[in-house]
Amino acid sequence: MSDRENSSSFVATFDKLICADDSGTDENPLYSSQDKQQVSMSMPRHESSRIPYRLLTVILAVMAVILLAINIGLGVYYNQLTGGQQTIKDIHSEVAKLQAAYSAAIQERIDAKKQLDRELGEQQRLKWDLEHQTKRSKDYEKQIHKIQDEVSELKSLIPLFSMGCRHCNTGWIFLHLRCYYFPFHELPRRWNEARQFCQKLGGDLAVIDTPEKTVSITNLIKSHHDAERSIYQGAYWFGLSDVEEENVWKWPDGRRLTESYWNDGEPNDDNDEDCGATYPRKNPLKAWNDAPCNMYMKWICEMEPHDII
Ligand code: MMA
Ligand code: CA
Repeated sequence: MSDRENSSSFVATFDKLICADDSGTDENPLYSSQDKQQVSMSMPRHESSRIPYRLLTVILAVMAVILLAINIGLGVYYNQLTGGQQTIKDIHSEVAKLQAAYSAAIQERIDAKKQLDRELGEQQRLKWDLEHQTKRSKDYEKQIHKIQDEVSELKSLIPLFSMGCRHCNTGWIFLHLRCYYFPFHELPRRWNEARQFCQKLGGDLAVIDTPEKTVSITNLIKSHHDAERSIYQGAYWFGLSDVEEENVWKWPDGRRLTESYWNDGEPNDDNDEDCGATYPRKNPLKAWNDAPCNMYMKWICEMEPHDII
């Protein structure tokens, strides 16, 4: 069926409808049979009916398209709107989560600060305790050294008891199991004369052959030395010389010197110096000097302790 046939059958149908409508009633004056005749007469029948329908179809189609577009637009907008609302909801919930996390972090920070303060306090207490314990330990160390000194001094007496009751002559001093004499009130003598003095008393010039002996003897001569005077005025002969052979230092019994307590730079044989002298020096391990044997100075004698007669 062609377009033309189609539209003419549609017009015929439409005519029928209008005729059926008009023939049913005469109440509507607009559609009187006279008017119809006038319309039919003013334009050819098939032209006048076809154009408005086509137009109407186009308008309807356009409107349908517009409506569809509006519908789609509204749908999209609605989607965006609901999507946006969802996003806002999500943001709200994210913000709430972040706030909760922030509050938790703040609380954690407060707790951590408290913990840190507690630990700092504890650390401070430990530091004080450590200082206190260090001081106590130093005190104990000092006490231990003191006790050790006392013990070694008492130990040094043990052989004396095992030897029986031996003693030193009046005016002599018992030191390290030997008797020593310091003639503080005698006039100074040369080395040889000093030695003779000691020998007459049954002894000889002192042998200072251990660190303990040089410490005890130096302490003793220091305690008798006037600090105002030069240490050379506090010099004492002892039993060491290299008279027989230069730089071969020997004790009175002929034994060679092994361990020595020379001052720095000594012995220097400065002026034909073959005799040993000891001085009230600060360091008892550096107390000796070689001096000319004809110099006049005090001296130290030594002899063995003996049984009580
Ligand atoms: C200096 C020094 C010593 C030397 C004496 C002699 C004061 O010390 O050279 O080595 O034995 O002089 O008096
Ligand atoms: Ca010297």
